[in-house]
Amino acid sequence: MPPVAIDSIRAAQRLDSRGKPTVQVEVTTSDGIFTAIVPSGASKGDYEAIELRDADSEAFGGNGVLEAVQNVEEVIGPALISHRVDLTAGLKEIDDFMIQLDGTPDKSGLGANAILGVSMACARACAAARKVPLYEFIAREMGSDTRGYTMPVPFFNVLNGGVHSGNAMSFQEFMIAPTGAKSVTQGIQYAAEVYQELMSLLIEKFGKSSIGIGDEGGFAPPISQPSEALDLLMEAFQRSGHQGHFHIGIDPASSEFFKDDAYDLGFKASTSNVKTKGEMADLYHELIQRYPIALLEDPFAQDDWDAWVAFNQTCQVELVGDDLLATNLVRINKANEKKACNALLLKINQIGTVTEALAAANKAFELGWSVFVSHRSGESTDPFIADLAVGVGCGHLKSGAPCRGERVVKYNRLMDIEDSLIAQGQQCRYPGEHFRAAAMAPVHRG
Ligand code: 2PG
Ligand code: MG
Repeated sequence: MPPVAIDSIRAAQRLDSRGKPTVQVEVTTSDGIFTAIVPSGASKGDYEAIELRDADSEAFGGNGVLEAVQNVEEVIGPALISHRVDLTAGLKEIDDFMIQLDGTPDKSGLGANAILGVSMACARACAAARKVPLYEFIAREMGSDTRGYTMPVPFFNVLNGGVHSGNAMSFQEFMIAPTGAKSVTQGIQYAAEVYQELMSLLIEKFGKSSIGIGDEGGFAPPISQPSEALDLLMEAFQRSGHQGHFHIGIDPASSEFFKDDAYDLGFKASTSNVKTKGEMADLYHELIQRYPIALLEDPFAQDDWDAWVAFNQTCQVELVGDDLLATNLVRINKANEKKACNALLLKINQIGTVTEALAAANKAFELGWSVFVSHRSGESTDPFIADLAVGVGCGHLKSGAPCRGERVVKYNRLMDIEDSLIAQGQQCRYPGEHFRAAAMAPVHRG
């Protein structure tokens, strides 16, 4: 394979789905121009890599990213070009080079938003240099067998709360997963049908003003109790004819309402509703018993290790660490030693390079955990994570509701990948209710 060099790297300040600035990167090679746009979270964990914000209160309320853009154009770009990397050799050398250039453990030197934009755009340029689709390039970087693929079961966040919406609901995400579908395409259809039914149900119960949506495209009706949200979902499944086709995932994002060693479920309401860790655990157990819940993410706060460890001993469902792990090997190893959870939420911007995110996924698999690929609440129309989920072969992904361009672009990309794998006669498996075991399936893990 003839070597392919980077000809130029450009960056620009563009908007994300919340209307806040973010970094766009364009890498040019002899194969073309490869673009990436960096996402950004609202319920950020304390252990995430640092995104640079300009702190210039005159522009975008201090949220500008011009310094990160400048770091791409004036520091990272020229250094990478003069380092003369060969894109056919893969992404690791590029990402390692940027980590060294940054020189800090949390990427606060050049900014995780600057570094990740280059990493994502270079991943696309590397895939093109090797003449393979992005998901296949990622599978190869993972060291996986590329003779067949496991598609992800999509988890759609259809009821938004927490810091993603203006209602009084403390739990951030109520996700529906079409585990009873036969393919991604059918699963997306089922979810879109439930979503429309949920909208009609909300209009009937709360009036038209209740169908405004939150950051991730889910509705944010005037409810505050988790059981109210779950009852609405059960009714929407039934009314849309999809009873039995779905499991449910919940992300309370509880670091956001953890205070004084307890959890305030009333943190968005006029009165507080403080629960002890034990009461929170009881609440989760009760919900798991009453509803078809298959996944719980961040039920406890990022440093509330004792609560995680105790809950993991009796938890019957997938227990996913998001803020807890921050896609970071040090945190993953710590959680493994303590036996705090059994799944990794994979967010590339928490760690700041694609290569480190893939290493985190491989580590999780090695530990016998599952991996759940995730978007951020501040997104763009870049579908990168759809390819990431297929390439990692982790069996499930979350990208918000089946609504809003920056969310559906990922689901649409998954359907494109599924169509093209089928057209090529490649093995393409939809794991359904076995989404946790998908990553360990021999077809993909080789
Ligand atoms: C989460 C995410 C994505 P944010 O908590 O899992 O859904 O939210 O990007 O705001 O951290
Ligand atoms: Mg989360």
